[in-house]
Amino acid sequence: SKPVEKIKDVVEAAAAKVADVLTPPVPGAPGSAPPTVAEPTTPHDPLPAKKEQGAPETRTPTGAVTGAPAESKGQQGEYLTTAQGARLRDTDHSLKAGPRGPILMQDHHFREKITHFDHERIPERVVHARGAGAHGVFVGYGTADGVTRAGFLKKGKETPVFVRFSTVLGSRGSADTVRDTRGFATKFYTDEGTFDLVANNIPVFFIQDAIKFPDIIHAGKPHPDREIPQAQSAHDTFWDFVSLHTEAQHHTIWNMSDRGIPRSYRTMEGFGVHTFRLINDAGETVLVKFHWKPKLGVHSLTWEEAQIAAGVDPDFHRRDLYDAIEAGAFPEWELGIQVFPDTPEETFAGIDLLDPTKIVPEELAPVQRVGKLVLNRTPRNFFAETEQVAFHLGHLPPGIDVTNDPLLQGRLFSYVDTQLTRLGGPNYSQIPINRPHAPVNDMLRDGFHQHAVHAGVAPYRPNSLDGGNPFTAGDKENAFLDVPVRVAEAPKVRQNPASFDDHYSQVRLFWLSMSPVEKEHIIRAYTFELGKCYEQAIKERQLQSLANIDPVLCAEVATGLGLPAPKPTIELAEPAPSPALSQVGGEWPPDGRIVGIVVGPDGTDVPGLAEVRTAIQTAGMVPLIIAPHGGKVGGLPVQRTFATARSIEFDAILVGAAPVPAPDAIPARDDKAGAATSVDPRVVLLLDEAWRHAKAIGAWGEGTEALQQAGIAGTPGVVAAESAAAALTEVQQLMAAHRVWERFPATVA
Ligand code: HDD
Repeated sequence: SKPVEKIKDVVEAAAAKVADVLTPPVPGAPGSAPPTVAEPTTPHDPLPAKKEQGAPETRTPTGAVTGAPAESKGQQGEYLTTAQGARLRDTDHSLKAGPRGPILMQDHHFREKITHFDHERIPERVVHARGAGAHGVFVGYGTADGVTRAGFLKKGKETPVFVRFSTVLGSRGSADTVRDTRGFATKFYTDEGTFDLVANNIPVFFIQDAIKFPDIIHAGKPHPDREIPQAQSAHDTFWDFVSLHTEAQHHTIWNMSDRGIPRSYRTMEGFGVHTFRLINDAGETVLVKFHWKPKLGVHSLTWEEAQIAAGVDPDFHRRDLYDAIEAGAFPEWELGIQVFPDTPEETFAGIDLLDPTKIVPEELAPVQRVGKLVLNRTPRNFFAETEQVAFHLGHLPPGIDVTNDPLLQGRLFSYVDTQLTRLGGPNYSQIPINRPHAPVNDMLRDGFHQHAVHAGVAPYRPNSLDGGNPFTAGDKENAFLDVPVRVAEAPKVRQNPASFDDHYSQVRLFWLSMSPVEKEHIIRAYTFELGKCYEQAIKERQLQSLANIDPVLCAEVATGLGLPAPKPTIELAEPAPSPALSQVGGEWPPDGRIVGIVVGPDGTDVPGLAEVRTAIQTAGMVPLIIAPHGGKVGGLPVQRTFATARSIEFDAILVGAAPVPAPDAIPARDDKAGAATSVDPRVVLLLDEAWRHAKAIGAWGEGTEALQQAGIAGTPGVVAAESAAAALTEVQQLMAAHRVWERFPATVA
């Protein structure tokens, strides 16, 4: 019996150990003491269902609602139910054969809940997967009346809009601040039918013919074997393609410039890229290019800021957009058009208007303002709106038509086609965010996910059974007009016009239009990206393209790569620079820009803190107090602590204290020199970075000591003032130029 007793001892000892581990009981477990922490919300009676949770509506031409009757809407009632509306008493426990038994197949609630969850994700967009959307309003100026009959451009006309900004290459969860083109797609819900302006923040495209779109995207996306790098063009396949395919060089130099890393969606221009055709009341036509001009001017991140943001705040642009809207600093753009006569050649000043790798410099054709866009509401539900929104260049109201740009022509096919898989069938325009605000009577029937309960028996024309309805409209009823443009009698060919062969003159125009500091950034970007390529032949081939753009650009990048600079293989064009392409030299309003205010721990006197905070708000900017700890300082809320603040989120920094390092502070950086300052090293790092990123910095009182410690006192754009108010005044003046440009070393003329 001895061995049996031994086993019993061992089992009992183990049970005692387990009991030790299990006591005290887990909070909330049966028999445990009630939690001592206050509940975040007090339990209350169920609230009535929210209005906006109703099912989508479908309207007829008379405005009458069809589809599901109002009383059977999707989300209503106080009680949790199954998808079929049966009330549930428990959604936390699956139905089991006894508390320790297997789950029963008959648990219909379990299967409904899990099955729906299993299918929550839909395919991400093949390009532009990462995006952020917002609602707003567009107001026409009436200035375009002479050239288009489009009603939404008439003076004072207000049209609801939804805008989705995006990066192109990355997956849906990728970082916002990567070097890439940005999408800027706007859905205008006009009374005359939806108009989608599916634009980018770069006015030219990589390719001239849509048939090459899969090629450029395959080259830009991660390598098929290891699926890296994510959301980057700094890899062999991208540079392989653009160096072999030199029409991409114009778009590529824009990507390598500061335009590739915008400060904010609010500080981007937008471009319709293609030339469109407008039609006025008299049936006359002009050719136009669409532009979005941001109220805040074009403003970009520095490369280092972009990289820090990708790590510490990958949602940098999304957060910035939503914070600005919620702070009441509504982002604004003006819509502008460059207008060209509609001639048979479809050229302007020798520039082929059908070539999407060409711009028309604003100095040759000014951008005429035709209306204003204000974004004033964030989505209620990100998936329902931002993910399910579906844009298409063929969504055109009367007054706007397309041209024969071969890229545009191909896009007219691709957008509808892609939604069929992404949104699961042909009825995606019935999804609430995609519903036109104009009456719809379209004879399109059935298909997956049909929401409308169409009445009538005759969805065909002509018919006598539905009284002939729907009727076709004529000019008087504002019907869409396909402009009877002459289509050349020509042989079928797979060929481009000869004018499409010029791949370099406008790349050089862009380069020559840059300020020295912007040129410097372009050189660094090419050197970084090509430095990330493994294949020598690809680097050499791209250097050849750079030689055909500019000898200085080529020589600088070649030096960085440790390769010889080749000679140009073409005669370099000498275009007049276009100052409108540079983002340096202007002054812009302060709306929604973010000013960090460094203070000490609560109890330290920071004279003028409350006043300067109010003054920042009054100027339309957002003040964020940065303190050694959370909670409050001088009765004011602390928004960032030294542990959470990082320089990239502030447009300018004010320093009102020189807080000493906390005895237990974790050094802000690894080098011991940083930790040795008598001011908290995290403040020194903040100032050091803000200085490197050419941001305005101001200090008063004890704060001037922090400037000394950071070694930046007395340098350009660093203000030491008598008072908080004086510091703010000078800093705000500096902010108007976006950055203290003179702080960047410019080695290139
Ligand atoms: Fe595109 C999405 C802009 C060329 C095919 N494109 C997409 C979006 C933007 C653009 C902003 C995101 C829309 C959203 O937020 O939902 N695309 C452009 C611009 C182009 C361009 C400005 C050149 C001037 N695109 C282009 C070509 C093709 C496509 C040549 C195909 C032949 N684009 C698509 C697409 C996407 C798309 C695959 C992916 C998701 C979607 O359409 O709805 O159809």
